[in-house]
Amino acid sequence: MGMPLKFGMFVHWGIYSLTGYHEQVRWRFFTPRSEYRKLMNSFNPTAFDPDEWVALAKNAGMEYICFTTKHHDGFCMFDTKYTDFNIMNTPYGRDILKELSDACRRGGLKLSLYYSNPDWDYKYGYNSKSSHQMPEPGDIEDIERLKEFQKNQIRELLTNYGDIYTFFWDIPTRIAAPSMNEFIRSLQPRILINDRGWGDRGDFSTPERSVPDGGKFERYTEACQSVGQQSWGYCRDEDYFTTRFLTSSIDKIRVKDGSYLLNVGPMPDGRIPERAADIIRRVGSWYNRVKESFDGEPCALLADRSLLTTRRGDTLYVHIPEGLVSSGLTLKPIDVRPKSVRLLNDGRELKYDIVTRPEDKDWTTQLLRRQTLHIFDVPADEFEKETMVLKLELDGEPIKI
Ligand code: H79
Repeated sequence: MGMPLKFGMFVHWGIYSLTGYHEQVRWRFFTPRSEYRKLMNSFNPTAFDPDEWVALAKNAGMEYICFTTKHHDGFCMFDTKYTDFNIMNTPYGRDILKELSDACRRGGLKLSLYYSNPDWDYKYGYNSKSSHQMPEPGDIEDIERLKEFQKNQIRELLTNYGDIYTFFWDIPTRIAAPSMNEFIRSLQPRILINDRGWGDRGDFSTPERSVPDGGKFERYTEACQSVGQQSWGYCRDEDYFTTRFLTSSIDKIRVKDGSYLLNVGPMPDGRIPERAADIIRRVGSWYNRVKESFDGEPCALLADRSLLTTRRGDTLYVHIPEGLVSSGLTLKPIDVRPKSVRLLNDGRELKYDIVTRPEDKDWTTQLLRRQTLHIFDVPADEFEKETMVLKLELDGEPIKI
């Protein structure tokens, strides 16, 4: 069994949203620290309504929210005693993480915390062994001090906001320090920790914006992807992914029993951009309609490897993440007649038959003709915008051996 929760909403939010550009805008434009810090003075998300975020996620079939408590820029979206570069010192002046954690609890969602290792604001944040570093003259590399700083913040994060589902480190430090994850576990023994921390694979892997090859995941895996191609944080001219692309990406991960975090970047006023919310609603509608298929065990069954299958007892699910070019589908080598074939996307029954098909295109290899299940009225045009999943009720083994 994979991770306990399967579908969540990633939220990248910080003062970088004010630029409408990218969560790493400071790195991309070599912005001096003192200048970047000024953004803090105009961060005032008066339209922030965490209950709305929770409702959006819940309606999409999501079970948790993973929130950026501190991205590489070092700005803390929570009340911390260990740096003044935090939400309490903005015009907003309220603990956003607290408001979100309360809303999650009210709405029955679990909360995960994203926490980045690089810290472009902390004087002792520089780590010459890692990537994504922005030291300024006068900064001092002091890994012991950085670990203490992180532990102090982790104590705040894992003490003041209730039960936390996962801890999402970002950008591996490339320094082994098992005491860091041990510290996390000492505060919240049930927490799951990802593989981007201090030289530790943690509890789960984190393919980012990608779908790994191969069959069922051998360890806990949580893939993450954003609604847009450009950025995780709010981007004014974002290139939003198509529903077709996202549903197929989610399908391919979920078939292997991986979990999936789909990200949005709220605007400086606290609202999730309408285009992004719309994607969450559309993808969520699809997810709710097909999700029973992911409870099945993945099985490599069909000759056509672009068709993925999951199976639960006598029910076989055929996933079509690459879409169809016609209304027909020959499910070689299935040669038994199912009791029913449905398109899970809308529940409609599909027509099917057992037909004789040759092994080669020219029908010349007489001996190799065989019986195959043919499904012949799939509404491929109608469902071209989302990944189709077929549900076959079988009567025992799908293949006669
Ligand atoms: O917060 C978002 C991005 O800003 C951040 N991660 C997501 C969730 C990110 N920063 N930089 N990158 C992503 C690009 C490169 C990351 C790499 Fe790695 C670091 C490649 C190898 C080490 C972390 C571990 C990401 C993939 C494996």
